[in-house]
Amino acid sequence: MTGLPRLTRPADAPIPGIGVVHLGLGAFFRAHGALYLEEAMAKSGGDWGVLGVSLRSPGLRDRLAPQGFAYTTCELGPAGETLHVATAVQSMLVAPEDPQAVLAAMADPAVTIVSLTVTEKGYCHAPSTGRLDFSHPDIVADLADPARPVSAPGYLCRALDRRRKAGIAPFTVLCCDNLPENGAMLRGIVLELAARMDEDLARWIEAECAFPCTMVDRIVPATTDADIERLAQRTGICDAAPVMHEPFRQWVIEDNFVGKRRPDFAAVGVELVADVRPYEHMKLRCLNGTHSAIAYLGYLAGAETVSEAVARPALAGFVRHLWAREIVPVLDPPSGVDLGVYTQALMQRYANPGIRHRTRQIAMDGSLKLPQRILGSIADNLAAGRAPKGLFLAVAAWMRYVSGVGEDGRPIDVRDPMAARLKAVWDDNDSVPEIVAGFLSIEQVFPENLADHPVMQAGLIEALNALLDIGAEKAASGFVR
Ligand code: CS2
Repeated sequence: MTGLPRLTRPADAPIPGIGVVHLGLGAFFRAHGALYLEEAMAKSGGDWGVLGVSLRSPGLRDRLAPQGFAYTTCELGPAGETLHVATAVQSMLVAPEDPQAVLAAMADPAVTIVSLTVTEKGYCHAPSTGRLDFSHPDIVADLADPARPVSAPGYLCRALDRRRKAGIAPFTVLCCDNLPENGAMLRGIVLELAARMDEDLARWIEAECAFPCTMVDRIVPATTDADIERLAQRTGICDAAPVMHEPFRQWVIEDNFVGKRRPDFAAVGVELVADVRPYEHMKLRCLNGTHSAIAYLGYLAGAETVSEAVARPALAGFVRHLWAREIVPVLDPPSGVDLGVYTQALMQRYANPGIRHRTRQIAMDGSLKLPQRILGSIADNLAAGRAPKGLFLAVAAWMRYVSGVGEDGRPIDVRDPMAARLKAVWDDNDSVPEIVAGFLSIEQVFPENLADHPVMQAGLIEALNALLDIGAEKAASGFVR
C-alpha cells in the first residue's frame, strides 16, 4: 500500500455540528448508526454530526484522524462490493488520554444524544440479572476517583451530573448493544451507580433522562489487513480503517427522546415504535442465538466462518431445527412479521459468501451473550414442558469451547472476561456431570431457576457427552430430519 495516496474527507462533504457523542466507536456503529445519521442529515438536515469516543485504545483514532475521520464502507453483497465514503463522524477522542475532554463534550448543550456500542461487557453488569456489578474493577475505580471515569456507566453519570449542575437538560442515552431491553437495563445500571454517587443525581436522572430501547441489526465482520489491502488495490487509495458489512440493516427504536429531539430517523427507514421487545426477542433469539450456536459448534467442527459452517448440511439443518422447533414456537413476533420468512432470510444472510464472519469472533464473551441469546429460549421451553435439546447442545458446545482445547487437540484462544473461571471448571472437575454442575453454579450466567432444573441438568450432561464422544458435527447431525 505504500505510495498510495491516503483517503481524505470528500471536499463537498457537509460539516454538521456535533449532536451525538458515541461511546465505543467501532466497526458496528460506523457501518450502522453512523450511516443512518448521515442519510437523515442529507434528507432532513439537522446537526447530528458524531463525536466518537474510544474508551480504551487510540488505534482507531490514529487511523481515522489522518483521513479527516472519513472511512469507506464496503457493502458485501452476493454479487460484489459497493463502496461509499462515510462522513457522519467528525472527530474522535480517546477517553483515557483526556477524560475531561470527553465529559466536556458530553455536557455540551448542543449534544442531545449519547449513543453506545461498548459490547456486552462494557456495562459492568451481571448478565443473569442485568444489575450493576459493584465489584467490577472499573466501577470500583469510577467510585474512587470521580474526576476520571473509566466505565461507560461512569462517564454517563459524571456527564449527566455536569449537565444537572449547569442547568442543562440531560441527553438521551441510546444503547445500541445486543442486550435484553437494553435501554431499560442501562437505565437501571446508571441509576444504581448514580445513587452511590449522589441521591439527588439519581433522582434527577430518573425524572428527566430518557433511555429508549433499541434493536440493531447488521452483520459487520471485523476488518482484516487483507480487506484493507484489497480495497487499496481496487481504489488506488489507502483507507486504514474501512468497514465491511452485509446489505441488510435494521434499526428499531423506542420513540422516547428527551424533548423529542432526534434526527429524522423515520425518513431513512428506522422503525420508531412504542415497544421494542417483540423485535428484540425476535432478533436476539433467532439471529444472535443461532449465531452463537454456529460459533461454538462450527468452530469445534473446524468451520472458520459462518458461511462455511452453514454450507455443511449438518450445521445448517441443526440451525433450521433450532428455529422451527425450539426458538420460534416460544416467540411472539412483532405484528405483521412472519418468522418463517424472517428465519429463511437469516439463512441467506449467513450463507452470503462475500461475508467472512469468523466463528471465533462471534464466540467471544459467551458468558455475557448466552443469557439473552439462548437461555431465555431454554427457560420458555422448559416452562412449556418441553426439553429443547438443540439449545442444550449449543450451551454444551460453549462449555466445550471454553475448555480451551479444540476437537483437533489444538489450543483455543478463549476471549471472555470469565475465561480463567470457565477453564477452572474443567481443571477442577473430572466427570461430565460434575463439569456441567460446575458451569451451572456460575450464577452471573445461569439464573437459579435454570441451574436447578433437572431437565436442564440432564440435557446438558447428555449433550456434553455427545460432543465429547462423537464431536460437534455428528452431534448436530442428530437434529437433521
Ligand atoms: C454477532 C453479532 O459477534 C456477535 O456476537 O452475533 O455481532 C451479530 O453479527 C449482529 O448482532 C448482527 O446484527
